[in-house]
Amino acid sequence: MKIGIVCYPTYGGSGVIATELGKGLAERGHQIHFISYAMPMRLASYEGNIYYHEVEMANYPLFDFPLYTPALASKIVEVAQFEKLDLVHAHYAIPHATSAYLARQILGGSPKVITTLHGTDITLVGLEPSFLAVMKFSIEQSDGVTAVSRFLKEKTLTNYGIDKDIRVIPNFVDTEKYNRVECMQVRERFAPANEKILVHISNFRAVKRVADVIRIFNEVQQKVPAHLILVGDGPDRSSCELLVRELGIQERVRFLGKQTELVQILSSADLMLMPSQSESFGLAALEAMACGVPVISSSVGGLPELQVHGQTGYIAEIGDVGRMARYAIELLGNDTKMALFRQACRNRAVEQFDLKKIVTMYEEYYRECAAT
Ligand code: GMT
Repeated sequence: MKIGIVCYPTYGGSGVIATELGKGLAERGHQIHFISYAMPMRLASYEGNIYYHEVEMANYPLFDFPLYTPALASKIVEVAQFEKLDLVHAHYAIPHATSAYLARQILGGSPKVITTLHGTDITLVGLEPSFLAVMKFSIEQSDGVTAVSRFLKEKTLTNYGIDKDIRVIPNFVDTEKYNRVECMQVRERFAPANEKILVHISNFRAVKRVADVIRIFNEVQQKVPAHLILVGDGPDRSSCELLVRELGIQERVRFLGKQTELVQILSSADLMLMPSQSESFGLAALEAMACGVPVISSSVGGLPELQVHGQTGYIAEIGDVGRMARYAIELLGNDTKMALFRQACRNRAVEQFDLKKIVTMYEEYYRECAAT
């Protein structure tokens, strides 16, 4: 098939899933056309059956705000016409589903539009009164809609009151690439050999509760010699750096900023912390699990669909820093249990969430939608 993939090119999970899906489909012989305002983060080094089309933004003094939605729609029209696309797959509904719908209308009803809902497009941003009506309409008008967890499917149906069949296709990870590697040198950079390493990876937005990560770690390091590695960047980073200094644990905490070599970092870690306020899936937790890193997380959203409490890690109520710290201390202090958890993490990632299995699910869904 010839497939247009519309996504955000940035560091977030929706862009990662869109890019890895496109790469996986291209390896199976599909022709993939990425459409975005910049080259997707994980695409840069890939060559093959993949094309990239950049959305050009027109500037005019009259426009106080960038008009991305119509610019994207025009680019989808152009690519669909000249590349003869069979379908357009929009990742993250705002504004991608709307632009794809507009393009399909302009083209007289084809190509088919599939929208994948990722999380905050439904649970947060889409509920803004200024977006709500357009979001509901764009989702209803898509030829196919998928959600990355059962939680997100239910939220969409109840929050928007739409009557539409939504297919749950979970997020995935390439478990051949995301696999624990020997990396003593990397590990030694972060901590002495006999000390533990905890990791957190996120966009440092309020929804990630990074301050809780630091408070959990503060309790852990009072009982177990440990270090914390924080990967990513975003609005809450400065306040978190301040908190680290206030707690006096700056010698034990490293802010690495945005990183691309996640496998090495995850392979050097003993535990991941993800105490989010909301998480429709938790892709960073899955990537950690694939590398054999158990996860201590909150019990929100799609996390209980990913994690098995007491096997791949532990789940606690949002904000229950004390309980999360106790779980971490217990696991870090029990080597036998840790080895079992590590293996369970790896097994679950390989058996339930491997790239090959999930790319097949998308392929089958494309065929179903194309046939209707
Ligand atoms: O958190 C965000 O707003 C970013 C968003 C994204 O584009 O990465 O994350 C959402 O999509 C990911 C990929 O499907 C999911 O793994 C994240 O759980 C989800 N974030 C939230 O629901 C907060």
